[in-house]
Parts: sequence; C-alpha cells; structure tokens
Amino acid sequence: MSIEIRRFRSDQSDFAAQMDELLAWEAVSDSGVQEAVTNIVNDVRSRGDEALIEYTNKFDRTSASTMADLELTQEQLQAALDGLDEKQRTALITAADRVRDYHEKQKQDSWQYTEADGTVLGQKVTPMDRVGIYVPGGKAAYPSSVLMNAIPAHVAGVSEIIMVVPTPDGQLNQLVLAAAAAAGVSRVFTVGGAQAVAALAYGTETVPGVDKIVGPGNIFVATAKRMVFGQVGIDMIAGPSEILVVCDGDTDPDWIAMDLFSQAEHDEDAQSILVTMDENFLDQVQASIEKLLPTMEREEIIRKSLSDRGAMILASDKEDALNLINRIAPEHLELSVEDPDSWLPGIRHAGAIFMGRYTAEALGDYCAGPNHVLPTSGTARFSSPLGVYDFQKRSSLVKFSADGASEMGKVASVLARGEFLTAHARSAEYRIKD
Ligand code: HSO
Ligand code: ZN
Repeated sequence: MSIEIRRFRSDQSDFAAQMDELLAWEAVSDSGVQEAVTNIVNDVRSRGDEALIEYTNKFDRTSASTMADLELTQEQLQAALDGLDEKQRTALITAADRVRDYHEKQKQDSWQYTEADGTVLGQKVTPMDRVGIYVPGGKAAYPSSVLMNAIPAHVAGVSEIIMVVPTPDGQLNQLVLAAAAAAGVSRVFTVGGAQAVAALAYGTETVPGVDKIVGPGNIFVATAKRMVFGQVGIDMIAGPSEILVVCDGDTDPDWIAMDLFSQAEHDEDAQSILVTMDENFLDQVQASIEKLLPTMEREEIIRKSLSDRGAMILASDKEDALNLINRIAPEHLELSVEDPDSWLPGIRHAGAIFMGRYTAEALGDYCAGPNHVLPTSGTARFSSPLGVYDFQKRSSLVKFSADGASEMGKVASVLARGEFLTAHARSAEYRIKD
C-alpha cells in the first residue's frame, strides 16, 4: 500500500514558509483539562492521602484502602529485577551501567579562588535533597525512561528518589519495577495523573514532598506539572518525539526507512524527517518505506505520523543541509553520511547528534549512555538533554578579608547611595578602614 509523505525542495521560493508550517507544534490544553487538574491538585494538597487514594481508586480502578496498598517495597523492586529472564536482566544492567558511566562525567565540582587581598570567592555545588520521577503507566511505560530519569539524579547525589507510576487495573509492569531497582530509586508509589504530581509537590502524610519533579506524562500530568512549578522545580515539558535523518544517499535505504519509523512508532504526532542531497535516494527510501511498513506491528501509528507530520526534503548541498538542521533544531539528529565529523562544526542546534551510518538513534534510546530525555519542538535552540546538572544546584560563596571588605565597601557604598539605599551604604561603610 502506498503512503503519501510530503516532499520539499529547499530551492523552492516558498520553502521557508513550508518549513514553518511543517514544524509548527502546539500542545493543546483545553480549559476543561485545566479546571479538572486545578481541582485535583487543590484537593490532594488539602486532604493528602485520603484524596490521593480516592482519585487513584477512581481513575485507575484500584481498591486501595490505605497508602500501604499504594506503595511497593524495595523487596518487590528487587524481586522484579531478579525475576527477569537472564537476557532481559543483563540488557537492563548493561544499559544502566553505561548510562551511569556517561553521566558520571557530567558531575560538576565546587570551586573557589583567592584574590590577592585574601578574599575568597567560589561556587558550592549541592545535590537536591529529594526528587520525584513520574513514570507513565500503560502503553508508554518505558523502563528505559526510568533509567534515564533516575540515574542522573542518583549520580548527582540526590538522597531520595521517589517514583510514581500508575497501575491501571492494578497492572504492574515488572520491567519498570526492575529498572527502578537497577537505577537506585528509593520509594515507589503506584499512583499517577495530576493527583500523583500534587502529592509529590505538596507532600501528603505518606508521600514525601519533593524539590523537583521530572518525567514524561499525558496532558493531565503536564498541566499539573506546570501548575506546581514554583512550589517545586520541573523538567521541560516534552513534546512528541522527533528525528531528523540527514543522508548522503549511500546508506542502505532500508536502514533509513527503519530509523524514520523508530521515532514515528512512538506516537501519531511524532515527526520523522529525511534530508538528502540525492534526489534518487528519496525514491529509494520511499520504496523501502512502502515495503517495510506492512511488516510493522505499529503500522497504523507510523503511517499516520509519516503522512501527517513526516517529510522528505531535497537540499542543494551540505551547507544548505546544515542550515536546515539548525532551522529544525531536532531532538535527534542522525548524520548518516561518510564523514560525520566534518559536519559537526556547522551544527549548532540538536538535542543529540548520532554520527555515521552505524549509529542508529534507537541505540541512544536504550544503551549508548547519553540521556534520551531531550529537548523537542525546536527547543534545542536553548535547552539541553536531561543530565546530572538538572539535579544539582549552585550556591555562591563569598568570604571577604578585612582589606577586601574595606576596598569593596567603598564601591558598594557609592552604588548603594546611587540607589538611595542608605542601610546598604552604611552596612558597607562600617567595614571601610580609615
Ligand atoms: N525516543 C524516546 C525515548 C524512548 N525510545 C524510550 C524508546 N523508549 C525519546 O525521544
Ligand atoms: Zn524512541
């Protein structure tokens, strides 16, 4: 069966406008969702455990009577890990080890330096005390995302990692629990939705309030996270997954088709784009797509994603392709070209860059090491992958010597008087030596 995927040529006069339209994405949050979430958040905030249990029983069709029914023990997590078949357990541990090793490199250290008069200035880096990790239930419950969210927090030195995961109809995902064990999660509550976000943000009698909430979720979860922002930190609100594959035309078109599918299969709203300088290659990939699509388990999702939001773009040359990459600022960029290193200096905006024909983006989703929580929808222009730095914060350090305080007292005094802040000025002036 054929499939229509939009084609563009960068030398067309209206190409810029076509790109604007292709890349436009706005998450719809209607006022109904807003209102429902506000009510839930306020209710959990004021009634705590009681409300959390009620909402969970209602939305997830569970029959919990106390919070003990909604918390898993460390023994249960460990049993999930031990209960996996050998192959799955080894794969999970290998992935967790690689992700941990990579993130170790991101740790920031405190620093300080001493000025000539003995004044010391510096920055002290401290992990957050407690963070919450939201893990979706059902279809999008990805154990790999448990690793990607929890391991950086663990590496940062966060002492308590609280995970929430809804279990609709009481269904526990053993791989998700095993991943929690492998990643060093401290406590797991089987709650989800806006009620779980509220519990993490404000704390209940049983769920400890956290300092930051990370992890993907549906529109209710995203709306709740926005609402509690300020009370706690939150990570970026992720849009649908995207991939931009740039190919010089010399990679097996089946590989490219499957790489495009790999993100398209996440979601009908996901966006897969191919850019090449070789017009014939577009036809070859189109043929591969048509051949392979019927073999896919998620055929319908992929078909909708590719036909609604996918694109094949003919660029005139490498420079043109580089401009396109930076315009798109993709979440994932695959450089399926002969000499990817020669492209690197020209790339300014991309969440993750996958270099060369062998580097399938899917490897990065699971076990390469870097994080798979990445900026989407062009936000790679100003943000970065989730990392250890998202769970560490910095305090400034100032220690004046008597000489330093005297010198800087003079400067501060002048500036404070310019702002008509007399107490500031006099506080500084007390320290000036005569
Ligand atoms: N590609 C997704 C992450 C993921 N893939 C999880 C498979 N499992 C993030 O964009
Ligand atoms: Zn993926």
